[in-house]
Amino acid sequence: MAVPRIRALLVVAVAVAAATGQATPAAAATAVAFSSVVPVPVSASATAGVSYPITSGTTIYTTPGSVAATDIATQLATLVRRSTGFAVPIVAADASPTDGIALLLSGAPATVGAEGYQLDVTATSIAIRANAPAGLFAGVQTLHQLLPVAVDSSTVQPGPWPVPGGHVVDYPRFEHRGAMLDVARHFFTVAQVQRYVDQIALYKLNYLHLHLSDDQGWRIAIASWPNLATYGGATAVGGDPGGYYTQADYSAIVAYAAARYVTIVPEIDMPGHTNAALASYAELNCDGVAPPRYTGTAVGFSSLCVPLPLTYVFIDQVLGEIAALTPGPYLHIGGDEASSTTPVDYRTFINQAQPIVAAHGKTVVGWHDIVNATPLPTTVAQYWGTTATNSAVAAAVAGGTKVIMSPANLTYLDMKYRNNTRLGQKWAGLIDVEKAYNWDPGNYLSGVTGAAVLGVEAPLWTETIRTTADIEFMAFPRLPAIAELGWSPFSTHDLTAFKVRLGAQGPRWRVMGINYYHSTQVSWPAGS
Ligand code: TNX
Repeated sequence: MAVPRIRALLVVAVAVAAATGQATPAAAATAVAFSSVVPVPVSASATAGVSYPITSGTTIYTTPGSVAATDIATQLATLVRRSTGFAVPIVAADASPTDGIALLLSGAPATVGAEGYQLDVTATSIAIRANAPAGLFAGVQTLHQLLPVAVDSSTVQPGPWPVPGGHVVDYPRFEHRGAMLDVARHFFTVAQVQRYVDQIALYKLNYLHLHLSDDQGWRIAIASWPNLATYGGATAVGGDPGGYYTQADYSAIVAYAAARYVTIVPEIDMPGHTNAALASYAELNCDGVAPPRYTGTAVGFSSLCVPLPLTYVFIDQVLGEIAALTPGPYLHIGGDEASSTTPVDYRTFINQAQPIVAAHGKTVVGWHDIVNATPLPTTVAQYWGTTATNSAVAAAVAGGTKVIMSPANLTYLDMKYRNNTRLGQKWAGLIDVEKAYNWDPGNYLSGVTGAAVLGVEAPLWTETIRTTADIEFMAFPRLPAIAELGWSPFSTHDLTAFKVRLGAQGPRWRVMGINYYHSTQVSWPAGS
C-alpha cells in the first residue's frame, strides 16, 4: 500500500511545481522506462525486473591513461554527486569490473564506429563500451536519460537511484547533427551558450553553429578590425543591449563544447547581412560612407562592396583570426538573402571568398544560395528552403556538393508552434512537434539523398528571442525531434512511439528548469 501513496504524493508535488513554475527535485526517485531514451537507440532491449541501484558505494571505473575517459567520468560523477550526495570516486581500472559503473574505451563492437557505444545495465554493474571518446560520451548521455529525473536536481535528494536493466547498441545515422543559435539579432552570454551546449549534447547533437554577425550586431572581437565588436557589436534588435565575445570568450565556448563532443561552426554572414560591419568601417562601403547601425528586422538591404579590393583584405583577416581560434573543420560564410548584391557580383564574391577560407585550412559551409556561385568540391550547402524541390541545389549535388538539411518549414526553431505562440515568426509556417518530426532528412529534397546528405540542423534565429527562457521555449520539445532524425535509423521512425519517448523528457526538463512548450502533440506523462 505504501507505494501508491508515495506515488500519489509525487504526483501532487509535480503538479504544485508545475503551477509555481519551480523545479521538482523529488519528482520521482523511481526508475525511468528503459524505452524513454531520445534519440531512440539503434537497438535497445530492457531486462525485465532488473535494475542497478546507484548507492553510496558506487564507483566509476575508467580506462587507465585516458584523459578523455577520465574527463567524461568526471562529468558523470559531477552530475551524480550533486543530487545523490554520494562520493562517487573515479578509479582507473583495466578490465570490466563486476560492480559500479565502467566507462571503457574497449570492448565495443566495431559496427558502432567512433560515435557509437554499447551500454549494459545489470543488477550489479553498468558498463559503457566505446571505440572512441565521442562514443563514450554518447553512451553517458543515454545513461543520463536512464537515471531517475531527480538526478538533475541541483540539491541533494533522498533517492533511491535505480537504473533500469537492459542492453543497448547504438550509433548515429548522420555525421552532422546540428543546432544553430543566432547570437547576432540578440546577444547571448558565454554562460547562456554553454547552457544550450549542455542541452543539445544530452540529445547527441554534435555541432553548434553560431551566427556571429548580421545587420544588427557583430559578436566576436577581431583584433585587426576592432570597431566591429566595440561599435558594430553594441546594438541588437529593438534597441536591446548588444554585446560581443572577446576571443577568450569564444575560446571558452569552443572548449566547453569540445568537452561535450560538440564542434563549434562559426558563421560570418557575407556579402549580405553585413550592416554592422559596414557601419563600423566607412572604408568598406562602395561610397565610403558608413551607414547608421540597424536595430530593425528587415533582411536583404546590405552588401559588402564586391569590386573593392579592401573587401577581400577584410574577410581574409576576419576569417583568419576566427580560423585560428576554431579547431573544427568548418567556417560558415553565410551567403543567404544577398538581395542587394547583383547576381554577377554575388558569384564573384563567393568565388573569391571560398579560397580564402581554404587558405586558412577550413572547409566552407554556406546557406544553399551559394550554389548560385561555383562551390569548391568540398563546400557544404545548408538547405533552408521551404520546398522539397530545388533544381539549383540538386544540380550542385549532382556535381558532388554535400548538403546539411535545415528546411525552414520543418527545422526552424524560430517558427511559431501555433498562431498564438507569443514568440517567433510565421513566414515558413507553423511548426509543432509532428511537423518537426515527420520527415526524413535523407530522403526529402529531390535529388538530395543518400550520401549527399551530411545531416540535419535546427536553426534558432533570434529576432524575437531575448532570454534563455525564450531559447528553451522554442527549442523544447522540437529540438529533440530534429536530434532523433539526425541520430536514429529511419527504420525506427514512429510518431506515436516518439510522442511517448518525448513526453518522458518532460519531468526531467522540469527538474532541470528548462522552460519548454507544453505541446498538445506530445504524450506527456500524467502530472508533467
Ligand atoms: C531567414 S534563413 C534568414 C534569417 C532570418 C530568418 C528568420 C536564412 C538563411 N536567413 O536572416 O533570421 O529567416 O526566420
